[in-house]
Amino acid sequence: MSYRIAVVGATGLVGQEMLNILAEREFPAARVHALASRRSLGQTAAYGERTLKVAALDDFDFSQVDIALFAAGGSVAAEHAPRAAHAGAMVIDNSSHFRMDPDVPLVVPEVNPEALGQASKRIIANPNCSTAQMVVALKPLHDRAILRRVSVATYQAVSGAGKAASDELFTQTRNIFVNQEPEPEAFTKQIAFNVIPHIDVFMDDGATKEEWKMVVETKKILDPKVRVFATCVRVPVFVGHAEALHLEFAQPIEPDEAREILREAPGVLVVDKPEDGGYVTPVEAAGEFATYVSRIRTDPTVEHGLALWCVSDNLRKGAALNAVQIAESLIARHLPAPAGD
Ligand code: 2RA
Repeated sequence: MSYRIAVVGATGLVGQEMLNILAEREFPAARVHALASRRSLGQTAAYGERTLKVAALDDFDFSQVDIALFAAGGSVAAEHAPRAAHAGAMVIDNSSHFRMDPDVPLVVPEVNPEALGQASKRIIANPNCSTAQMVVALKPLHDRAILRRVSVATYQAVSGAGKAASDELFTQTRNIFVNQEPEPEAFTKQIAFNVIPHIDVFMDDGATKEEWKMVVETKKILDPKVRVFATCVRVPVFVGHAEALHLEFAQPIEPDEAREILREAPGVLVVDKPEDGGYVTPVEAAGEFATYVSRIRTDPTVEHGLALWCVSDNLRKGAALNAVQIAESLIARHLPAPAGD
C-alpha cells in the first residue's frame, strides 16, 4: 500500500526536514508533492535522492492527496488546512493554529496515540517543539509515579525561529569574530555569545507565549492535572533544544528506577553517567531521532522530586519527525484506503 503525500512549506527548515525524514524512513509514498507560496515557485526541494519541483499552494488540488503535512505557519494553515481536509486529505499541521481546538487532536505518538481517532475535522496538530520532547520523557515516569508538577527551563536553538534566525546567528558570530567587537546597533537582538529569555510574544501575566504553549499543550497531551511552569530561553545553538526538568511526583521514584523506566520508553535514549561525555548536548542530538535523557538525579528540595536533562533535535522530534510519526500511526490505525485502492 502506498499513499499520496503533500508537504506544504517544503522550502522551509521544517518542510525540508519532513521530506528528508519521509525518505529516510522509507514512508510508503506513491507520490510526494512539494508545495510552497508563489514566491518559492521555481525552487526545488530534496526528497531523498530525488529533487522535487516546488508547486504553488494557492491553486493546488488536494483531492489528489491522502496525507498533507503542513509546515508553513499559522496563517497558511488557517487558510489551506481546512481546504485540504475538505478535499479528502488527512492534515497534520505543525503550526500552533489548531493545537488548542477541542476538535483537533494534539498528538505525540509515544504519548497519546489514542487521540488520533478523534480527528473529526481530518486535522491533527503537531505540538510545539519544546513540548514534544518533554512529554516523551515525562510520559513513562508519569505512568509509574503520577507526575504532579513540572518546572522546566529550556535552552532553545535558533532554528526553532526559522532559517532567518539561523542565518542571523551565523552573521552575528562572524561579525563579532571578524570585527573583534559586537555591533549591537546592527543586530535586532544579539544572540551570538548571548542568551535571550524571550521566545514569541509576552502575555498579560508576564509569561511568553512559548511558555504558555508548554503549559497548555502538556496538559492537553499528557494530563490536564499536571501543573507546569516554564521559562523558555533562546541560546546561540543552531539545532537542538535542551531542557532542565524539575519534577514532583505523587509517589517516590528513585533515579535508578527512573533510568530503567526511561531506557525501556519509546523514543527515549538514556545517556547518564557522572563523567565527561556522560550526558547528551544539542551537538550530539542534532540529526538524530531520539529524545535523549541525562543527569537523572533526586531533587531533595521537594517530596518525591526528580531532576532530568532532556535534549532533542527540534527540527526532528520537535517538528518534522513527530509529524511523520503521526502519519505512520494514521496508516497503522485509521487512514482510509491508500492511493489506487
Ligand atoms: C521556537 N518553539 O523554538 C518555537 C517555534 N518553533 O522558536
